[in-house]
Amino acid sequence: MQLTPAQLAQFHHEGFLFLPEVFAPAEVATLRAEAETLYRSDRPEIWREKSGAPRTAFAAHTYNEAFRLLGADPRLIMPVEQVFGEKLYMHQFKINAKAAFDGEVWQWHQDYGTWQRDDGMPEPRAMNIAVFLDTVMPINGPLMLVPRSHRHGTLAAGHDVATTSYPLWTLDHDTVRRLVADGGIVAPTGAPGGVLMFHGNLVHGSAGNITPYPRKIVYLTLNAVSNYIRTPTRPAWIAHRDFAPIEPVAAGALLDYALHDRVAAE
Ligand SMILES: O=C(O)CCC(=O)C(=O)O
Repeated sequence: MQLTPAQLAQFHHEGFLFLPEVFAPAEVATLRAEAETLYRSDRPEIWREKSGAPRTAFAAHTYNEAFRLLGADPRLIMPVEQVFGEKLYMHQFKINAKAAFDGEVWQWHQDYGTWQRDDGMPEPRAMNIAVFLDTVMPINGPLMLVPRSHRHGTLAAGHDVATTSYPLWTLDHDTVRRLVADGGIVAPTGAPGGVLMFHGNLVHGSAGNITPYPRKIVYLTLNAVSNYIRTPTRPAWIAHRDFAPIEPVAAGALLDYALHDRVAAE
């Protein structure tokens, strides 16, 4: 999947791009079912909210076949290669649950703020490309983005280890107020299968989910190979050390798996 010049221009101008209906219902149904099975398992890569509800499953592309295929899907790899103009490796992979009733906030932050400070990533030449596994609605804790905030570079941040179970470098209220006065806030919503890509310095966060509707989103953090991390401090299943370029799987590999192989394996 190649982005058009207009899509690339929109990404660079606004700091994000939303592409609805990229993945087929059968693909997303498989990924959703696999995510739910993973959340029920007991592994160090699965982090939980203080309530015990799942928050994040890290590194699932290394231990689950459907997510391995997703992590090398050309529909996700090629647009990001286009933006950076070089091969990519997987810096981080996570399936965020934002569980019904129990999903907690993600405070306002820039992803690159954490990748630089905690992982020693030299430049903001990495970014998230996300796939909606559930319907993302205005009410179930959608990701909120501050358009054009990526143009402000990497902002001062504080290390918040208390608000949620996941430590983050977060922005103070004055900074968020100033950026929102300029760019506003948008929350892309839509059906499972939509794809959202956003710049590593784009300010974003999400509110808690008190609705009965879960909001699972998978995030691939793809880093330009030349921008590999120099001084990691986090476990390798959070900030990966395998800098080998991703070779995309064949187009249709995930759909084949969803329609045939997974059923055969059951
Ligand atoms: O899934 C969410 O609501 C927020 C995730 C996020 O902000 C991140 O991964 O950096």
